[in-house]
Order: sequence, then C-alpha cells, then structure tokens
Amino acid sequence: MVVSKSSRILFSMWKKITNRNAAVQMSIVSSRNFSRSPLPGSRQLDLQQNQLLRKYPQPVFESHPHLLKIGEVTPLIHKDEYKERRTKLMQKVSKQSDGSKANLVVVQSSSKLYMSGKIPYVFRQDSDFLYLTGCLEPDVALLMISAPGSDNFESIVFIPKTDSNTEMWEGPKADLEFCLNVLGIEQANYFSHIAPFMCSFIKQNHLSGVQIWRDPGRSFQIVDDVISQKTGSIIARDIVPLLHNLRVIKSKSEQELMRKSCSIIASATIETMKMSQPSVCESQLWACVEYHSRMKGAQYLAYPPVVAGGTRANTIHYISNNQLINNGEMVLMDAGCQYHGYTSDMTRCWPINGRFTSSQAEAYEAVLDVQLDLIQFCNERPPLDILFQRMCRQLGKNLQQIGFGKNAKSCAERAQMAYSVCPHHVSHYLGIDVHDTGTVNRNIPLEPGMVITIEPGLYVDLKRSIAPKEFHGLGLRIEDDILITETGIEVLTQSCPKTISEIESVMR
Ligand SMILES: [Mn+2]
Repeated sequence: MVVSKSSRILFSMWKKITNRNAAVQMSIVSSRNFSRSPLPGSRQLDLQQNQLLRKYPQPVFESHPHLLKIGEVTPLIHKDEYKERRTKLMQKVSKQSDGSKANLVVVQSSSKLYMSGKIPYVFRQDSDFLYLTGCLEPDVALLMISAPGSDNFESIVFIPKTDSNTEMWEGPKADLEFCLNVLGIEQANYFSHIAPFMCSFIKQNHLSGVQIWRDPGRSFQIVDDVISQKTGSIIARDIVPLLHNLRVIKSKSEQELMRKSCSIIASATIETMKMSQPSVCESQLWACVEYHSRMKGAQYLAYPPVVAGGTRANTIHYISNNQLINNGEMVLMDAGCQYHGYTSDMTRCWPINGRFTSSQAEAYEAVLDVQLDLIQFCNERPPLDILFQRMCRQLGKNLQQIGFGKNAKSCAERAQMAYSVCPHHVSHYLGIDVHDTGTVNRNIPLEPGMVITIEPGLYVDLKRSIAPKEFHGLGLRIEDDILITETGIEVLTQSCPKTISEIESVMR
C-alpha cells in the first residue's frame, strides 16, 4: 500500500478499519467475561479444552505455565507493565512536544533474516519493540497516536496477515485476538492498513501538523515515504533517546530477569572453569558455557563469546575461538546469556591448568584491585566517565608497582600509560542489549535501577616496551554486572569466583 492514493479513498478505508477494530474489540470483551466466570460442569470442561486448543505464536500461561503466570506477556512481565511503558513513553513524547502538534510514534519489530535459501537465522526481536510490547513476532509495527495537547493516546499494532499454508509450515502466527488479549494492546489491524491509517491521521491533523517519532537509524519504507513528502505539516523526530531514557532504569521485574541472567552465566562459567585442562580447544570451552547457560534456562548466548587462550587474549574482540590452549597459558572468557530478553555480560580469566604462575598472579591482582575499587565506588553513584578516569589512575598506579612504565612520573602520565594497555571504556549500561541504551550519556550520575558493567583490563602485546618482559603476551579483563539500588549496589554476577584462591579452589 502506498501513501500517494487520494485521501478520499484513504478515508473510506480508514472507516472500514475502525469498524473492524470495533468488531474485534467487542469479541474480546465477551471472551474476557467468559474466562472470568467459568460455567460449571461439562461446559467448563469445554472451555478448558478450548483454551488448550487455542494456539498462540509465543508462550502464554495456558500453554507454558512453567514459564509464565496469568497475564504475563513474557516471563515476569505483565501486560500492565508493558502498557505502563507505553504510557510513560507517550508522556515523554508529550513533554518534548510544543503541544500544538499531534504525535505519531512508530516502532517496528525485527524482520526475519535468512542465512541461505529458506534457512532462517535465530530470530531476535528488536529491543525497543520488545520493550514496548513483549511481542516476539517478526514484521509487526506499533503505532501510538495522540491529539495536539492531549495526554491521552491510542496504541495500534499492525500484524502481517497469515494463511493456513504458512501456519502449516511454521506453526501459529499472531492474529488480531492475540494482539488484544495476550499483548493487551487496545487496537490491532493488518499491516496492509498501516499506510492508509497514517495518511488518515495526518489528514485529520493537517491544521495542527504531526510530529512523526521513529528510529532514524532504521529504514521503514512506509514511514520514510510519508516523511519524504515534506508536506510542511509533518516533522520527523527521533524516538530513540526517549526510549533509551526509559529503558536505562530497570523495573523490579526487569531487575529480577537481570539477576537470573547473571546468575546463569556465573554458574555456566564455573562449569567451564572446572572442565578446563591443558590442550583443551577454545571452541570446547565455548560449547561448555553455552550448554550450561541453556540447560539453566537461557535462550542463547547474548553475543559471540570471546574465548581467548594465551596471547590471543590481546585481541579484544577475538571470537575465532578455534585454537588449543597450552599448559601454562591463561584463558580469557567474555560471555553473557540472554534470559527472556535480558542480557548478562561477564568476563573471567583463569590459568588453563588451574594454577596461576607468579607473573600471571601479579598482573591479575593489579587488575582485580582496580575492579574491586571501582565496584565499591559505584556506591557513590558516579557517572560512567568518572569510573573510567578512576580506572586509568588506579591501574596506572598498580601497574607501576609491578614494573610498568618506569618513566611515568605524574599521575596523569601513569593514567595515560594505563590507557595505552587498556584502550576500552571500563563500563557500559546493560539490559535488553549488551551495550544497552547507547544514546544515554555516560556523564550522568548513576541512579537506582541502572545496571552497568565494571570491566577493567590489561592487554600486553609481545612488543609492549613499557611492560616488563614476564608480562608480554598477557591479556586480562575482569568484568561484573552491577545493579544500582536505593541503598547501595548489588553485584549480579557475584556468585562467580574472582579471587586467585577462589578460582584455584574451583579448579582443583
Ligand atoms: Mn561488557
């Protein structure tokens, strides 16, 4: 459907759409009443059988009681919480508007991607779309609209039309009833109606003008077409910073999901330490951490893990993971899992034979000391950039004590030397994405509900002249996930050993 059709036709289509919505909503009202007061005897049995026969495209309480409670769209997140997120977003939109214009917010889901022919990649839902809907289906769009100066808004979800052949191959797909009843979104329609819907809304509000809020980094042909018409009454706005601003503070249920995600990766990493031995292949450690993550309930690893033995740990984003690890070498493993949409991100380093050499231990202690200091410092709720500056100073000091950068005289020179051997930031926000809410500034103070990583490192390549020879080739990073609470901090990855004696005892 294109947007250039005459507005008269569009308006008549729009009337049809709203009529259809009314019909769908009526059927929902009746189905809700029915389930609240089940009929006694055989008719109740019929109802239960009906509910079991009703198939949805994603887990619901009726089909997956081991995963969800009644009313939850995704595990631990109730449809009321999803609605609250949409409400909060529209409040932000309204605050950012001058009040004289209507608002139209568009957030689209991910599309299916194929690795070859009809073989799909594992589907991962778009983070912002997931946050607002809990819907796990591809090729869906959420629209939210509000009239000029109004705090009230409407949400409408647009889904692809399914057919029996697709469902025979791929299983149940989203239908309008699913959107209304399971997702709890007030209105639902088919994707082919999205363009006429938008045109109709713009036409209705042509006097005041319409602000269209969308992610400018993602192309959405229908929306791009509308914006590119440049009618004068349309202003394109970026929705992403507003969404990130909400997402950066985790609700109680999100904190619980993060806690679980972190405890899974912590215990899977312990299992991986235990199976380590000289000559093991990096790919086997990868398999081990993935196996134990999924056995404990994670859906998949959150990113390709870094499993780097020996000098390969100096390549910060090493993901080949295909080399044997020799006796006497250390391994760096940076892995996280995704648990019902929420991500952990943890790094541990350990000697593959279970015993630190003295130089490995010396360098490890220098980094661990910085990491522990930074975690405690989080109690003061500093911005991430201040954490980074503190890391450079502390690491510079610790490294000089073990013989690095003898010529560095001042604190600033030592910090510069530390930055040359740890050229990445020490922290990022964590949540649905690994590098979560990227538009949230790193110079704002931490707040309760934020989850961040603390991950100082040390990368000494073989030609590093500022480092004593015994450290050449060593690559280290220690990373934990920290929840900022009302009263302090909670280290979500606490259960994974980190001190030298803890690691050696786990591997014994
Ligand atoms: Mn990280």
